[in-house]
Amino acid sequence: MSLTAKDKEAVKSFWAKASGKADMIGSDALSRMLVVYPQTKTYFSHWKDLSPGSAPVNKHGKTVMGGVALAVSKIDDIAAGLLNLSELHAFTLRVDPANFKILSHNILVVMAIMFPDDFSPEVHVAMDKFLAALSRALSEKYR
Ligand code: HNI
Repeated sequence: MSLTAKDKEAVKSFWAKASGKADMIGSDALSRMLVVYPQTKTYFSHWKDLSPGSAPVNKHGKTVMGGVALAVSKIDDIAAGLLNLSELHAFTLRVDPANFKILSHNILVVMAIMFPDDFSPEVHVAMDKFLAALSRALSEKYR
């Protein structure tokens, strides 16, 4: 299920608006992931505070959304654009790729809540496909 030219346009125009609140999206999506899928907390056990909206959660939410911004800018070849991040998650962090789907879902939930007017069915499908492509790209180095 690759992104069509129309999907890519929908992602770019939605991101042009949403990126202004990227820090909030990242913090809220990460907070929700850690609460609703507590098994994801194992990767962040070195943080002092994993509660919603804590300083490390906010900081890492911002970092993750930097990765999303990078993927938007490399939308025509996300796998190549995210090669370094894929290596980091596979070899160094050893994050189970199943977790990419979980975080993607939480990002979608937060975008839908924060941008109810812009999050049309077309944007929803396009963002879902984009985040799936991002997750695939991050999983690239696991094979
Ligand atoms: Ni992820 C670090 C991007 C999903 C666990 N992650 C990063 C960094 C970026 C990033 C950027 C910082 C890299 C660096 O230091 O050079 N991560 C992304 C993106 C997604 C994602 C774009 C998917 C949308 N990461 C996940 C998931 C988990 C995860 C689903 C685990 C549940 N990531 C980590 C951990 C670190 C990390 C752990 C290191 C954080 C730290 O504080 O040590």
